[in-house]
Amino acid sequence: MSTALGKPVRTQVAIVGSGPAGLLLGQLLHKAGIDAIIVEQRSREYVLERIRAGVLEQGTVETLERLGVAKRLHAEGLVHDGVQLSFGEGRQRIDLKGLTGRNVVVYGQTEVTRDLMDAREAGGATTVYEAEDVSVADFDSNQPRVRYHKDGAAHDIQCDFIAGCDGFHGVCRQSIPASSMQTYERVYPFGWLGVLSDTKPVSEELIYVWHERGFALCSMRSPTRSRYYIQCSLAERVEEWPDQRFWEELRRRLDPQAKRDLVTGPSIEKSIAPLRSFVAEPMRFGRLLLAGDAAHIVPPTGAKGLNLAASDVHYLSEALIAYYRGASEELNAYSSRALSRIWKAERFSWWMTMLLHRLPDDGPFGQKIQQAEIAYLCGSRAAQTAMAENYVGLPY
Ligand code: RFL
Ligand code: PHB
Repeated sequence: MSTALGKPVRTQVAIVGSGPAGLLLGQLLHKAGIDAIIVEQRSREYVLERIRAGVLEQGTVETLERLGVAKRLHAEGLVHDGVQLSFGEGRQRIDLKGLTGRNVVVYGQTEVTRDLMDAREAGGATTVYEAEDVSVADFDSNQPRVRYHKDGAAHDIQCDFIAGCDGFHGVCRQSIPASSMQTYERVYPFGWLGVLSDTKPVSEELIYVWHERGFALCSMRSPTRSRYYIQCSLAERVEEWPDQRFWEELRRRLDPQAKRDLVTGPSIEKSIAPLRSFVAEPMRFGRLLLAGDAAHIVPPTGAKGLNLAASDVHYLSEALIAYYRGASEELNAYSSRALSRIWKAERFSWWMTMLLHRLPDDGPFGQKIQQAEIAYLCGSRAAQTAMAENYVGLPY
C-alpha cells in the first residue's frame, strides 16, 4: 500500500514538541510576526494531562505577562515569598522576598500549557497533534525539513529553522551526529514518588524535607489541592504504594508541626519519576536549535526544569527575531548564552538534590556532612541568600 503525500507546507520555524518550550517559543515568535508550525506526537488532551512542574520563577512569569497569557496565572497562582526546610524536629524558613526582593509563583505546568494552547488557538497558529514518525532532515543545509505521518498521509514541512523542543526522549537531539555533540550526565540512584490529592496543603509554603528515611517535599497546586513527593528506590513500583502506605511514610518524614497539620485523602494521581542531570552541548547544529528538556535535564529538587525551558526560548526567540531583522550573529551566540544559565541551574539542582536526599552509598559520614550543611544554612544569612538567589532564578 502506498502512502498518500500531503502538499508540502512552508513555514519560517518548524517547532517539534508542544511542551512549555515549544508553546512558549511559538507565542514569542507569533508576537514578533514570525510564522511557526508546531508538530506534536501526542494528542492535545494527553499533553494537558501530564502532571509536572509547579513553581514558576519571576522571569518565567514576566515572559508569560509579556505574551499576554498571565491573566489566569495572576488570578489563581499562589505567590510564595518563602520556602521552608524541615529536618527532624526543626524547620527553617528561607525568606526569598526578604533576601532577594523576588518571589516565586505556584501555578501548575498543566495550567501554563492550557493558557498557551488557548492563546495559540485564538491567534490562529497551526499545531499538528498526533503526528506520527516525526523526523527532521537537511538541517545542515539552508532548507531543513520536518516530516511526519498523519491520517495515513506523509507530510513535509519546509522551513528556515527547526526548533527541537521535543523533550528528553525526543527525536531532534538524537538526529544530531554524536561526534558533533558532547553530553554530560549524572543518574541518581533514587526516584520521586509523587501524589496529587484534593486536600488542604499542609503548609502555606513549600516544605523541603531532609530525613534519615529519605527526602520528602510538600507542595501544592491550589489552596485545596496538594502535591507531595517522597524519595523512593528505583526498584519500587506505584502499585506497591497504596494511598495509606504513602501517607504513613510521608508523615514519618515530617517535623512535629507538619505531622499534626497533614490532611490526607484519596490520591488523584500517583507516579514515580527518576532523577537525572544531563546537558548536551552545543544546543545548535546547523539550522536545528535545541531548547528545554531536549537539551538538558535537571532533577526536580530545585524546581528549575520548566523555568530553564522558558529562559532557553527567551534567548532563542531573541536570536531568531534578530536573524529575521538582518542580524544573524545572535544565532551563533544562542547556545553559549543559554548554556551559561543552564549550568548554574544544573549546579543548584544537583546541590539541593545532594543536600536533601538519602544517598544510599554515602553512609553515616555523608549524613553528618548534610546535617552540618543544613545547620550552616540555618545560621548563615549569606548561605540563605545564595540559596534564595538561585531558587527565585538567576537573571537572564
Ligand atoms: P516536555 O514538557 O517534555 O515537552 C516535550 C514535548 O515534545 C513531545 N515530543 C515529540 N513531538 C513530536 N515528535 C517527537 N518525536 C516527540 N517526542 C516528544 C512530547 O510529547 C512533549 O509534548 O519538554 P519541555 O517543553 O522542554 O519542558 C520541560 C518541562 O516539562 C520539564 O523540565 C519540567 O516539567 C520539569 N519539572 C519541573 N520544572 C520546574 O521548573 N519546576 C518544577 O516544580 C518542576 N517539577 C518537573 C517537576 C518534572 C517532573 N517530572 C515528571 C520529570 C516535577 C516532576 C515530577
Ligand atoms: C511540584 O509542585 O510539583 C514541585 C514543586 C517544587 C519542586 C518540584 C516539584 O522542587
